Amino acid sequence: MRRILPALAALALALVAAAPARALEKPTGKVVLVVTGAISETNSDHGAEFDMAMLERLPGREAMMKTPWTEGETKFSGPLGREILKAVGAKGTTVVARALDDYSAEIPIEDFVDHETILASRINGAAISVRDKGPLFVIYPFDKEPSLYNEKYFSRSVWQVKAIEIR
Ligand SMILES: Nc1nc2c(c(=O)[nH]1)N[C@H]1C(S)=C(S)[C@@H](COP(=O)(O)O)O[C@H]1N2
Ligand SMILES: [Mo]
Repeated sequence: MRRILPALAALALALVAAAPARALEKPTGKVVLVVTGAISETNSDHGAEFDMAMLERLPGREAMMKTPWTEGETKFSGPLGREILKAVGAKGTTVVARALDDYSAEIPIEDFVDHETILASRINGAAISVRDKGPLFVIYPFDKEPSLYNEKYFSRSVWQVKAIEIR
């Protein structure tokens, strides 16, 4: 027993350490985002599916800013990209964001890790209709980092996002 108990304790600790912080729950509402590719957490055969409530429970950011797509100071809010990456256990270098109109952009993972880039789910507090470039819109922290306000980042500001592939 004296030898077995510490061994069991070590095993239990190893199991706890290996387990993800919290298993990815299953969506109960309409799926608005599917994450595939180099991820360790999935909740369906398609990869990691999210409904809006799951996304909005992740740590997020809300900020007032000017963008090329809106008029005047506008409030954007939604989950931080890095929190989505964390939730799916992303292991890669690139986030490929695909939109409903089949536009896609390759976003270096640093853009989500080093910057407070969000997948905006609300504009001025209201859900974003597809007509208004929703349901999800990659929004860089243009308010905090004016140096991002240029074509390089505009082209990565994918609207109508429906899927993300981690490469
Ligand atoms: N869904 C979607 N997002 C997109 C695009 C697109 O065609 N579809 N164009 C991208 C590019 S290349 C740029 S420069 C900006 C352009 O925004 P604008 O057409 O309003 O100038 O949005 C980006 N996001
Ligand atoms: Mo562009």
